[in-house]
Amino acid sequence: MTTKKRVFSGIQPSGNIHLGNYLGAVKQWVEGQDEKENFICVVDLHSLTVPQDPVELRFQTRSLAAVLLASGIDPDKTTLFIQSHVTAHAEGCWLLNCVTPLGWLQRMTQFKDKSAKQESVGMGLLDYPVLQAADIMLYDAHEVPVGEDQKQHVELCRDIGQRFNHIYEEEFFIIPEPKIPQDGARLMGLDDPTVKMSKSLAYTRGHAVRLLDEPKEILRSFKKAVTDSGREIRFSDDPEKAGVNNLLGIYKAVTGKANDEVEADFANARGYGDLKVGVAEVVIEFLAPMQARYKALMDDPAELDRILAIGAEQAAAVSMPKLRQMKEIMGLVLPVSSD
Ligand code: AQP
Repeated sequence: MTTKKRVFSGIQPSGNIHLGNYLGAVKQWVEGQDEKENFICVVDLHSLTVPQDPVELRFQTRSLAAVLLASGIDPDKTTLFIQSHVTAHAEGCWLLNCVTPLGWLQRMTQFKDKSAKQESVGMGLLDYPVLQAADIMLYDAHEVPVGEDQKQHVELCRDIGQRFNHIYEEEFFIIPEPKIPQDGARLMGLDDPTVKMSKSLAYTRGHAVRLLDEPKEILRSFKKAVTDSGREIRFSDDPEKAGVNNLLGIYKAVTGKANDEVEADFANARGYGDLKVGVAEVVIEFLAPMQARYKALMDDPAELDRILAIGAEQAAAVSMPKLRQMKEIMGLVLPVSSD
């Protein structure tokens, strides 16, 4: 039996994956896959919590899986799969719904933010974190590497797990820890550094750097980035400097340099224009090999499907028995085979 720590994390195919998703989450998944037992999921059921175009959703789901592989997720080390391919997730969510107080869900910041933007709010949006809790705990995951915006949901998952354990069986669920990276945990929009970079806003030109953007589009987005009226290129907590700080944070996370090295790289800059071009250049260079691998994967759909089918089988082999145990301790009659 493996003694590796088990990791679960997910990403929604709700639009074009951006640099915030990469630096906040995907980078950690790739870096951890040698020491950890990784389960990484394209959470298509989660993306249905807000309206989606079916044709676009189907494309984005496969495209996102290809981006993850192109970013370094190795299917020999990581179980990569599509959430809806493993029925335990939706069933586990229902069972956890029945132990989750409504008030806990109504307090979630993401629910409040996203519901304020919808004309009509579906039940799924409120239930989003319970499905996430099922995702994580069906795998007995110890760690959940996510960006800062997901910390509240992982904390809620812990509360739901503890409540379930208290009601039914102490230590049934492993209570997972969120893992937030030191750099890139919260990238802000280039067009508005007070708002988190987000897939659902990425259709606005210049908001996000999407991993599949052409170099000239990336350069254009950075050149239009909102900064301030000053000239100083330094890390700072000053809210007025949030735009410059965001650009420096991106440069730092992509290059892996320390703060003083980053500032030294821009010591001779003539102003924010040089900063913007300098950040764009490292990002373009960084993304180029990933973009080439992505194209090759999308040209071979049968291979992509094969990888995802193996991932779903491996994931089901772990989560279906856990679901069965859950049902049993909750008092459900388990089906017996008719043959
Ligand atoms: N701006 C960000 N900076 C750092 N990390 C981020 N993440 C998201 N935005 C940033 C992290 O990316 C992972 C996958 O996110 P998700 O697909 O589950 O959904 P999200 O958090 O709601 O991300 P988006 O891009 O804002 O999507 P939409 O617009 O569809 O809601 C998570 O680990 C997240 O923390």
